Amino acid sequence: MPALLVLNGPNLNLLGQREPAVYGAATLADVDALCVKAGQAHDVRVECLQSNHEGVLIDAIHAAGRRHAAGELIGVVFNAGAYTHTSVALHDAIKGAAVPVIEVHISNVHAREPFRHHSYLSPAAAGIVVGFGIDGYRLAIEGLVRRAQA
Ligand code: CA2
Repeated sequence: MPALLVLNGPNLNLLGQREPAVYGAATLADVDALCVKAGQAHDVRVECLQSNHEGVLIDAIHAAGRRHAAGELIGVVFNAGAYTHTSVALHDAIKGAAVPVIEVHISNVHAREPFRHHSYLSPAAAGIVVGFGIDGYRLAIEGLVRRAQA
């Protein structure tokens, strides 16, 4: 069975605990469960990882690239949190790993503070899903599955 990685970055472990007006009431465990269920609907095994550390996220993208090259992993659904707006290193990791990455944001970052309008990841991403709440993860999974089948 093909696999797919759902990768969440800094502070997403706080989902559901603060700022419900921006990010909703669901927890990261709810997001992970939603993603596993979305994968099951398409016979894809979903693996979930969250880290607050940029290097751990970079290592996870590199490992995903190796597994994609081996035909084991169809891609990565990635909410890089605030690293989206700061990290040239994550941009380079996505480019270097050559694995399809769908960038996801729960909130509509373009309707928020100007510092959230720029993404270092978008030019390296295969697709972007923004502003659909946690349902964006399901949309991204469906997009990755369709992309792999095309
Ligand atoms: O909208 C998104 O998904 C974001 O990637 C979430 C990030 C933010 O820095 C991006 O600009 C947009 C924040 C991660 C979650 O941070 C929380 C902080 C407190 C309570 C709950 C979540």
